[in-house]
Amino acid sequence: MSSHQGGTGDVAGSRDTRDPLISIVIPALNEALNLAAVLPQLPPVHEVILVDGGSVDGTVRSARRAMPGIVTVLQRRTGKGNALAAGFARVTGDIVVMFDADGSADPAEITRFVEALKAGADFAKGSRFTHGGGSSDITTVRHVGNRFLNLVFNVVFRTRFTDLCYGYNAFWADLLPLLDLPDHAQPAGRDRMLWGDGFEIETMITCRFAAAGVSIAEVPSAEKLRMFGESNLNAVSDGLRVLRTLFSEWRRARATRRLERSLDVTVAPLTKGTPSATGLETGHAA
Ligand SMILES: Nc1nc2c(ncn2[C@@H]2O[C@H](COP(=O)(O)OP(=O)(O)OP(=O)(O)O)[C@@H](O)[C@H]2O)c(=O)[nH]1
Ligand SMILES: [Mg+2]
Repeated sequence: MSSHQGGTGDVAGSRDTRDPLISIVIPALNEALNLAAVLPQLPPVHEVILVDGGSVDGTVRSARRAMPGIVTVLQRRTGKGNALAAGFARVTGDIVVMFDADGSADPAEITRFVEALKAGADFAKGSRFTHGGGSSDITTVRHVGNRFLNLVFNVVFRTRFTDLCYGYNAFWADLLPLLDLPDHAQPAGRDRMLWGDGFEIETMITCRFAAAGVSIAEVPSAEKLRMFGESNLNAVSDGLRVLRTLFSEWRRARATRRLERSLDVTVAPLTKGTPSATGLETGHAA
């Protein structure tokens, strides 16, 4: 497990690192068959929140049958990003685990992510390309694309991570305000998606945490094959969205730094529940 320095001051000190409540957030679009197999394998946790994207295959019914206590939410707009934002808004636990519904994420790895957070990380970032990780699911085109995007990310944010576009991650829920994600409940406009609603969400989250200087630990993860059904991701159009996100997040981080300098902001430690529109509360970019 590799880590990256940073920190969140007082907020980290007030966390329950001994027995944190775990909230698993699962975006799902037509994943009935997969959920029937995956949900029973999840470890007992505080809550599991399923965010349905308007599935037509009985996804919610299947989830409730497999896990009667599951919390189900219907997202307002379209896309995995909007689904995750809607799920995050319902979290009542201490730790958020982002977990795909398609059978590609191994439930047994949740402990690994949680241990990294309990050991001091703010953000536990799954990686298929660090020692101990792997993927049975990624195609050559996506691998090459991910490597390129990862390189751009490391150059722009001056980091050394190994897997930018991966959806298996976990973080402390008190950092949610820092992400400043688009309002999940705003009704869809003509375009149906806001920026951040699509598969660019993982990049957006990683860039915002990196820019805020939180402590990030890479956690090796072995991605499995999707069990049933088809991927919703388009390597070209979604890859371009990720590239655009990298540049818009770079500009955002630069603008925040400039604003801090011009205001001569003394970096104050985050306090629990601090609303953050700009990330100013945690200050420096990577
Ligand atoms: N609620 C919701 N979930 C979605 C949407 N798009 C994708 N998902 C879910 O997000 C997760 C990841 O989507 P996938 O289609 O598997 O994409 P991927 O994992 O990046 O690509 P593959 O490696 O090909 O599977 C799955 O659980 C999907 O069901 C959406 O618009 N709404
Ligand atoms: Mg998948």
